[in-house]
Order: sequence, then C-alpha cells, then structure tokens
Amino acid sequence: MAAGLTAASGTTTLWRNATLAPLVDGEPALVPDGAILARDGRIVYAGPSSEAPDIPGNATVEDLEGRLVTSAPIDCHTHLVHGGNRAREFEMRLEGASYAEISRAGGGIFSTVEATRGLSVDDLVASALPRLDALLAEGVSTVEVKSGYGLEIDAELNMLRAARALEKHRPVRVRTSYLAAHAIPPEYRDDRAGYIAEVVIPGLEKAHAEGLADAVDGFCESIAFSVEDLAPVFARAAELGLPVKLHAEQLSRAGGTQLAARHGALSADHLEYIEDEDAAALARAGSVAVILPGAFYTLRETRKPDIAALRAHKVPMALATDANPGTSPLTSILLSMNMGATFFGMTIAECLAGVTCHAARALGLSQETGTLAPGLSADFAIWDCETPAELVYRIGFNPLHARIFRGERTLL
Ligand code: DI6
Ligand code: FE
Repeated sequence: MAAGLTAASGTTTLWRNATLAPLVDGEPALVPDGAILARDGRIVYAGPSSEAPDIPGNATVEDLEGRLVTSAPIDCHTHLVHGGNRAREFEMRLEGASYAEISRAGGGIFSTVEATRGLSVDDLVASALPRLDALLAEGVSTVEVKSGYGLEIDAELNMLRAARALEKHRPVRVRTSYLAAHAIPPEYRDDRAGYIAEVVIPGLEKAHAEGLADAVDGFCESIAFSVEDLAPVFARAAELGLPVKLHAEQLSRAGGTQLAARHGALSADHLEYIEDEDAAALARAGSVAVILPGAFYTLRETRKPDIAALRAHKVPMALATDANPGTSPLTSILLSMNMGATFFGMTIAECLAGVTCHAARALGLSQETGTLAPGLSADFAIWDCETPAELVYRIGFNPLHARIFRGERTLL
C-alpha cells in the first residue's frame, strides 16, 4: 500500500483482489489485482492495489477473488411507470393484424394511456416495481423514468410522483423526464396546438414547481409532434432551467435530432434515421446519442442507426432498454448491450461505456456516477466474469455476483 494517503475516518470499505474495468478514453483498461476504497458511499480510490492508500483499522475488507468489477449499469431511457400491458396487441400482430387494425381495436399507445389514467400513485409504483427489480437484478444503479401515458396534467404528474417514489421502495437513483409531448390524446385529436398550450406547457410548469421533472422529453415524429410543435415546449423548458432530451429520427427523418442539438440537449434517442449531418450536429452540441435496440427489435425495423457516423464524429453513444409496454417491453440492460453489438456492430467498449459513463452523461450525472473514479458515488457491479466481453456476448444470462450502490451491498 502506498503510505501517506490515508482515508480519513468514516464508514470505509476496501474491495480488493478485483479485476477492474475502468474506461479510459472509452476503452476498458483492465486492472488485474485492483482495489476500490470507498468512504461514506463515495469512491476514494480505484486502481491497482499496490497504489491504494492506507486504510483505517476499522475498515471493512472484501476479497473479490479476481472477479470483474465495472461501474454499475445505468438505464438512461425507460417508460417503466405505466398501467396495463400490451400482450394482446403482440398476439394480434402475430395473427397478422396491422397497426391500423390494432389501433382501431383500441390497441397502441392509447390503450396504455387508458390503463394509466385510472391508477393512483401507489398503483403506478406497485405496477413498476417488478420491472424495476428486473433491472436492479442486473446491477443497475440508476434509471431514468419518463411520464407520457397520462396526456392530461394530473395523470402526467402522478406518473412523475410515482417515478420519484421508486427511490423510497428500492435502493436506486431515479431521474425523471416529463414526456407529455408523447402523443395527442383523443380529446385533442383535432387541436394539436391546443394540447401543447393547454396541457403540455402548463403541466411542465406544475411539474417544475413541484420538483418532479429533471428533464423534458418529446416524441418528434410524423405520427406524433413536429419540430414546430415542440419548439415552444423546449423554449419553456429553457426558461425554467430544465435540460431537454428527445425521441428523434426513430421512424423517419423529421428534424428532431437537429432540434435537440440546437437546444444543447442532454441526448437524442433512437436515431435510426439520422444522416451524417445529424451526427455532426450532436457532436457540436455535446449531446449523447442514446441507442435503443429493443424498439428496433420489437418493431422489426430494418433501418439501423448510423453508428459509423456517430463514431466518426466522436458522439458519445449510450445504450438503454426503452422499457415500455408497446415498442420495447425489454427490462434487461445486459440484453440491450448484446443487441447493440449484434444488431448495430457496437464494440464491447462502446457497449460498456454505453450503459455506464455515456448513460450517466445522458442524464447529466457524469459528476455523480457512471465511472470508477474518486469522488463519484460508489456504484459498481461485481460479476462472475473475467472480461467485459462476457457481459455482452451472452443472451439471457445474468452473471451478476453483487450490486454495490452508494457503497452498500444491496440484496437486489
Ligand atoms: N417511441 C416509441 O417507440 C414509444 N414511444 C416513443 O416515443 C412507443 C410507446 C408505446 O407504444 O407505448
Ligand atoms: Fe422511449
């Protein structure tokens, strides 16, 4: 141990004999015989055991027997809070029904809106917990949760209240995104501008006043909202000091990525239909490209996000589940990595960065979590693996040995 650098008193734990996989400039730099020292839930040191500071006599010492340790995964794009499910819609598609037939039969996003509007905050929490537990079982420390199935002010706020309440029920960090601009509710079918002016923006102001929203999101798509529809929403977010993110270029090229970049968005998400100039715009804006292979898979999409362009412009790429009942009923961050590699050709390093440091950046949390670095929260995952490649290549297998959240080993 290097002398001199002694961690001060407090609850101190040393995890030793680990194979650390810190990301240095986006590349995993495996550190055999590594150590992590944490005090009161914050990382004091992460690196070779030989260079670790001395530890106080009352420290707890854990021997990890050479296991792989990564920063805890982060799911930076989910719709975890909602009522009902869309299994029947899935079955109808297998029977050959078109989206139009499903919609006419009451399926689609509006069936989830109907199932959500009637639920209390407690009901919404109870409905979301099993989905959250699936993520925590894979070591996830932090999840982003959107509203967007209320489409009226009280129901949208209840979704955000339920998202916030998840932190009271589980050892997890939750960041919320206000997504009333997700779809046009039936009562505003012929009055898009009225929905924006009478529901989306007043609801945003109430959410902000109650401290319910960490960011503002929208669905920029021909079947949802145009750049023109969303401009006043993003302008109001800016006035309120809230960052923005956007579902963009998922099903067509509607200009969402350029809108997100113009607003210095935390992220633009989906991106199947981006062009090189969109990647360049995200790079200039410092925005994260959030890649969502679960929706690509569920929709049997054929157009892939231009990973090569994002790579060439050095746009940080994140990976997330997009856990939602319709287009991505996926609650596995590990499978999201496998899909990112298998469908889109993302490298092991890109997949690992995609669910750790880049996911943290997509939530504005780079100074809090997502990297094994001093000062950050001691959020890390201990795996029964030797290399990060083992985390990405397996399908439907969870090699998590232990989840450490804010320096504490958790049961989930
Ligand atoms: N893009 C999607 O794929 C989901 N929302 C969005 O903005 C669809 C959500 C649903 O089908 O329930
Ligand atoms: Fe989404």
